[in-house]
Amino acid sequence: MAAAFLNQTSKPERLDEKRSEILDFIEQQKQVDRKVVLVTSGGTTVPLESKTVRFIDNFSVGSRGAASTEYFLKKGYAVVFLHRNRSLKPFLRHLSTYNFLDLLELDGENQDAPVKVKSEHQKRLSSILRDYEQVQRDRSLLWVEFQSLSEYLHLLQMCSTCLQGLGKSAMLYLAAAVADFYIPKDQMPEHKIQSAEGPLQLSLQLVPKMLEPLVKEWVPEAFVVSFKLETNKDILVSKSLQALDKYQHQLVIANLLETRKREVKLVTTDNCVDISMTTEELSSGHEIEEKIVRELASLHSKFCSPDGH
Ligand code: 9Z3
Repeated sequence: MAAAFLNQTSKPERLDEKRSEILDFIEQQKQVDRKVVLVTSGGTTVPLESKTVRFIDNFSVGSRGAASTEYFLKKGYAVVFLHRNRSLKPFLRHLSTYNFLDLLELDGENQDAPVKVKSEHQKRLSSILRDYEQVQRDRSLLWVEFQSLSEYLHLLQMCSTCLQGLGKSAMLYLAAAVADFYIPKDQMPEHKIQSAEGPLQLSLQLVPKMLEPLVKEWVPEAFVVSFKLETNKDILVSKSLQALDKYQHQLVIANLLETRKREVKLVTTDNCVDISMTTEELSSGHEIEEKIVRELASLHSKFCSPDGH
């Protein structure tokens, strides 16, 4: 199913080049004995036309993936950040509510006056920049971009198989909000759909679940964490347990759309740990991803140790 889907959709551009970049990156991390996590982030688009004017999208803005990436880096992981273009990015996300130009001013009146950061923003920017420069020096973050569902799935397969060589010290943290429905290529019009043809009826097919080949074939030794998103709290844990049973991976992070920034459940076959944030923690700028990553790093260490403790 998954293989058939990947075969019938076109591969993203420069896939081989990207593969060698990722393999080089992983090799560098191996040399310094760093664990590597693949973080997926943001929503996938589903095109309605081959020459795409319109597409179906979803709500995800990539906060979970971008924030988690920063905390994984702080914990000493290297991160392959597989993200939706124009979704939130680690480090830059802290500035996403600002107009970039409002942060700056000219230092003087003449034509070639240098640009500087306004004094009121110095502290914030220097702290972001310090963390970012550290990551640049360590070469511990690799950016890989997708937009559509098929780009995402091809890149997910490629990144996962590249991680195979790391065995248990690879983690996958699948936070991207992946479409469940798509239009197969042979049923997709080539050109822009014309409104003159009247109301539009869409028939969408189910996207095969990639977790199955991912766990069984692409990266069988890794520590795999998937996310389960629901809007109905009554089915959240049972659906998470079903996923664990079906795909046989290590852990599901269960979250509800409305409360996802305040509470999640870490579900394993024999345990369910609640992680939550108090109002004070949230209002002082703390994020739930810090707690999630702390817990995962500890579980991953146990997973990697020979006796599992
Ligand atoms: C999540 O559940 C993420 O936590 C969110 C984060 C997408 C809710 P934001 O990007 O949101 O910070 O705005 N991701 C996984 C969603 C998903 O598609 N899960 C599938 C499912 O629930 C399984 S892979 O069936």
